[in-house]
Amino acid sequence: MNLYSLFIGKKKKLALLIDPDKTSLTNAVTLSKEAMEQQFHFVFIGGSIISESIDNYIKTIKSSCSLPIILFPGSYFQLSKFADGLLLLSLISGRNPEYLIGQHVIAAPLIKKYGLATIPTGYILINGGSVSSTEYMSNTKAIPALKTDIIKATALAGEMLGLKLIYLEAGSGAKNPVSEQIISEIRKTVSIPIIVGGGISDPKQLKLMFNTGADIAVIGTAIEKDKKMIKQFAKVLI
Ligand code: 1GP
Repeated sequence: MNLYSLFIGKKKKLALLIDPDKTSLTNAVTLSKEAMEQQFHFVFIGGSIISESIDNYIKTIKSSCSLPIILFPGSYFQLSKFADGLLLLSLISGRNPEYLIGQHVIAAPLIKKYGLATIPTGYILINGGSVSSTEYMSNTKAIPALKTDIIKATALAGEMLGLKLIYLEAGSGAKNPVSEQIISEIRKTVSIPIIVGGGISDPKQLKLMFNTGADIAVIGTAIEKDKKMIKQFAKVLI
């Protein structure tokens, strides 16, 4: 499978994000199965802190869900050979070398050994109304949401460096998701696919995000709170 081919194209795509430390395995199986039935495109697995090996977790999800399982790691200790691929995140909004290259160096030999497909992803953290786990754990600053010029220049630099996706992140459970204005500006700035995540809780808002230029949306918290939202979000794809 060419992993990147799943992320490109005109069709809008939805990813269910599961944090193994916040979601029991039983729930993860139910949610991922429902996401598959509702024609989501991916299951992302990751979190700020994961206190157990995720091998068994992923294997069990895969036994009842045929969607690609993509690692979305909070750190490069969160690897599993049972995943279908990995977003190799470079936190380009920050200035902490550990999340720009340090963790990658540590993880690279293991990623190669596992034969994991990777997509180099420019991860841009935008202030979502409060200090997010990502901001705190990565020891970086989120870009202020009104500084569109900085967000645009950051995304452009990421594309020029050869990154293949831009992930606009407001932080898990963000009060303010990434605005349509930012999405539309970034859409005009780069030609690579744009992923948006953090605080998406309303299908209407999701539709606007897609209409203004997001290609892929990632939803975790809203579905953790109420699994019926899977169906509501999926309706936006129709
Ligand atoms: C967080 O973008 C993801 O990294 C998803 O955020 O949990 O707020 O949906 P939510």
